[in-house]
Amino acid sequence: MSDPELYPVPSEWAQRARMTKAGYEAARVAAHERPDAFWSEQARRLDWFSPPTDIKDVSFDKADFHIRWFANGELNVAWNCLDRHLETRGDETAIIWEGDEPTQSGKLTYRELHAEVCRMANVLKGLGVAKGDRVTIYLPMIPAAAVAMLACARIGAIHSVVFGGFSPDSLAGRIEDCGSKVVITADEGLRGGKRVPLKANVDAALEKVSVDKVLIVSHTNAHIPIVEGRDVRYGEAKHGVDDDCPCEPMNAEDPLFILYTSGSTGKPKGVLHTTGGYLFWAAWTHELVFDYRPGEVFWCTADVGWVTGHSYCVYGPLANGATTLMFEGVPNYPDSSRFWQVVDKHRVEIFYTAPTALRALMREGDGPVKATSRESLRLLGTVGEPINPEAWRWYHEVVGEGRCPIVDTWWQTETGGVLVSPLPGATDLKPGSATKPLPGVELELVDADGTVLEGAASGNLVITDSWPGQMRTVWGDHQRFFDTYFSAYPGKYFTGDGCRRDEDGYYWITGRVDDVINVSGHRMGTAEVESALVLHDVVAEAAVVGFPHDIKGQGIYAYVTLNVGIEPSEELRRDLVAHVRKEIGPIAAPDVIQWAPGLPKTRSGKIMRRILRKIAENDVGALGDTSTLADPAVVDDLVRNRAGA
Ligand code: 6R9
Repeated sequence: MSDPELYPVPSEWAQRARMTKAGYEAARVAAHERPDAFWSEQARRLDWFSPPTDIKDVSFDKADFHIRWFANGELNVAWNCLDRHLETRGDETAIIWEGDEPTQSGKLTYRELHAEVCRMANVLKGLGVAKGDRVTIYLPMIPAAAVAMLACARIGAIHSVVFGGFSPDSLAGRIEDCGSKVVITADEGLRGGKRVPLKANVDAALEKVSVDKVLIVSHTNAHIPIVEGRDVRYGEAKHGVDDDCPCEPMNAEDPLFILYTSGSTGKPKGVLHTTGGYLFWAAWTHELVFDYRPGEVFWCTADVGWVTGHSYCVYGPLANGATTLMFEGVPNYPDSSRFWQVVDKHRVEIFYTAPTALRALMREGDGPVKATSRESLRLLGTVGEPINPEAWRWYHEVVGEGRCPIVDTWWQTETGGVLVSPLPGATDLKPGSATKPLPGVELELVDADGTVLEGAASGNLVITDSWPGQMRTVWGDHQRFFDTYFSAYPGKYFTGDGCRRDEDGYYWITGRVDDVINVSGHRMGTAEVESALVLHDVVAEAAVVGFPHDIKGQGIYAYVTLNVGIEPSEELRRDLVAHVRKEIGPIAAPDVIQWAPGLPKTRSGKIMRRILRKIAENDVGALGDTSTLADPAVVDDLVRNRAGA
């Protein structure tokens, strides 16, 4: 199938972009043929206390499995993001903060950010935090979130940021899994005019697990109870410390952070990233993919609770000395013009968001966009899920007025940074395609048996060689790391995504092929939602699948079997939705609950999710082979009583 819709690289981009077509081809060849020379040269963009001479040391094979990059190098992430900029751009803006209310905003220069990070690092040390200790960060999108991350990096502590939308139970599970000593939180967060009770959530979480100290940043100045001996107010503690704090020299392979993400089975995995490879990848891709130039204002709308916020709100931009914008609010508050008002207010040049936000804004029509100028914009980006061509065109024509290339960036928590994306000066665009791999990223498509597919084909996306930003392990469970990613196709990293490659070698991600659903660009394991549902007293069994959703990309469809004697009702449905929100967080709330007297199972008792997916998708003409079902009548009932999604 040929794709007539092609947006060639605009001529001014072809001339002045950081990476041109010829440059891209040359870099691909160099990274492939001489990886050590290529990456050692590229890694000079970082400031090393001791530059690495061991560059790439990797084996994906079971017998000798290991992943190491720059392994004898020494550096510090906070040094690279702050100290090294002080002389050249100390008085330039590092962070622009835009609050939930349009009346609230602020700026921090590199010098101010440096001092603040040093103070928080000294406060953490005073609380007993040392190199290798874990610190959980549960903060809103305020500069203190970046300060906390960099303060940990400065002293060699490993941070675990937990998204402020997660429930006390989810927070407790993440604190327990990595054994955090300290939690850094705020009194409250603000989102769309609503208050998020962060400190109260921490208090509830700490009824289940314990930490030594809770460090509290004041944001709304709400009244909060203080637990004597455990809770420390940052605003008071910071006055007693120095505003300078030496950087801990870290080995490139020392852990930088843990970030929990959903998988197809079990509880969320603690994805571990290390110091050298991760920072390099965040910085290199930030410059390359976004064609970032010194002095530009870069805005990534993701929350720091997700990997996108780690790499492109904090580490990538700050390592490159950029001005990064942190936005606490939501796209439609006070009205759906907000994104574009913020672009004008702070003269944003590069804007990076998720397709789900674009689809929601598109529904409001062009008016809220046209009411603003957006003349500062020169590049647009998307991340988190496939972008439908219709939303792509709207982004291009209406938001970017046909002037700004769009980089559709494919990557994962596990990959540390972008792996597949157009480079705006080197890649002709096709709406809906993440286009081509970056230099050094070796993709393959395989079928279910692992046979490599050549040319134009559809299959499972695997990566055959390592890149510096790759995750190194699952915290506390190295076997799970190997089993999850390297056992399906021996010697290759399995992404969990399906993908089509067209005759021009362009990649089109088609979505997850495992039991992970992508709700508004956020990953949710169906198993997690099922576990939450069955925790409810009245639920005997639950099965959860994704279904196409106009705004969210995928919605959550839950089949619930109630205990004998329990009658379904609208009230019970609402109760179950509220229960899941409480157990996991609002992003996990089912969109649809269908009462299921029984679930389709094989004779060995395995739930046939394939059938449940088809019913949820309202594709009941194509249920496929149901002959292995223990009780085919179950399916008839589910089809007849399909909930109107
Ligand atoms: C960065 C991030 C990863 C999953 C990934 C894929 C989907 C991300 C995409 C995309 C199509 C894109 N995904 N970017 N699908 N086109 N440009 O989102 O990380 O939260 O770990 O999600 O998101 O399915 O496997 P994460």
